[in-house]
Amino acid sequence: MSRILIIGSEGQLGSELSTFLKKKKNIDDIILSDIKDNSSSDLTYKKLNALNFKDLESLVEDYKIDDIYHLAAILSAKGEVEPMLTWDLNMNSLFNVLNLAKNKTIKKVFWPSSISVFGNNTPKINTNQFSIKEPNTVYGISKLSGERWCEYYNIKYGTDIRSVRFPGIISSNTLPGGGTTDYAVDIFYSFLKDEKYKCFLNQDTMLPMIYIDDAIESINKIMGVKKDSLNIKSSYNLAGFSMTPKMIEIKLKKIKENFIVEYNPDYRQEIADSWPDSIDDISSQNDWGWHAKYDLGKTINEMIRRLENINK
Ligand code: AKB
Repeated sequence: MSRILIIGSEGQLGSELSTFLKKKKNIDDIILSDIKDNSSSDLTYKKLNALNFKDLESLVEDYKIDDIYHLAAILSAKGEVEPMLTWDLNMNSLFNVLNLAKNKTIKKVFWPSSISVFGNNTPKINTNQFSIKEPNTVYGISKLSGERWCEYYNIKYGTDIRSVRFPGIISSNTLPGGGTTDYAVDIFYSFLKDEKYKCFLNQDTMLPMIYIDDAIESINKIMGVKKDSLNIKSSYNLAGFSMTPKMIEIKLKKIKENFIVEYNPDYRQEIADSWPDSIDDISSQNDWGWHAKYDLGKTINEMIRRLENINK
């Protein structure tokens, strides 16, 4: 069995991925790392600044790591506030991981890209794998550049870097931070606290989303298939479902009719408007058998069930 390192283990995706892998693997074969002092998990945890190549290399050597899940990044909204920091973290931490993989110290890497690689000139409906990519956020530019580098390393150096373009991820374990799609998680917290939700996007903003269990399953699936079956060497389009804030408000009001959502769009509206409404993921379906299981209704039921359990 391979020994894995998760970089960014304390984030929205990392915390759920470690919980999932804990059920599948020997716990000694999972090493967590993040910039935080401590982990919320009981698995082996090492504080790591992913920008420090030497520290990363030592960690990989000390623990004889085979595969890396590199999830650390600054997301779209925060990226606009800290452009240079975002570029530095998102790109140079990826280079550190790619160079370890190039030297064959690492066998396999998972690195998430995002729908943010698309931009205003991209056709919005069922956006195709190869559609126009002119991102207009630092985050999107870093993800698109990262994709090109992943492909370059895979082709030139024979590395094994696997990637999907995540839509907004809806999850209950850890709050997302600094994303444009974060409203889709925040709204549940207000709903359960009987508070009014102030939405930073307008009510008709259609965006692609995915429920966390599907997101984790996509990582599990793409990391599990034979390298030869992956024809896309950069990053795969991935679809869950699409929704607007109004659609989720209507569904939540059916459960609690006095729930109020107020719409005050801010700078994140422009980011959301530049992204696709829906995603065509036929390449993922064909190459590694991808099919999302959760639609909006199922996602809402699961979110409420899990958040109620956490708050019990
Ligand atoms: C964000 O909103 O920045 C992320 C993403 C879609 O990549 N959730």
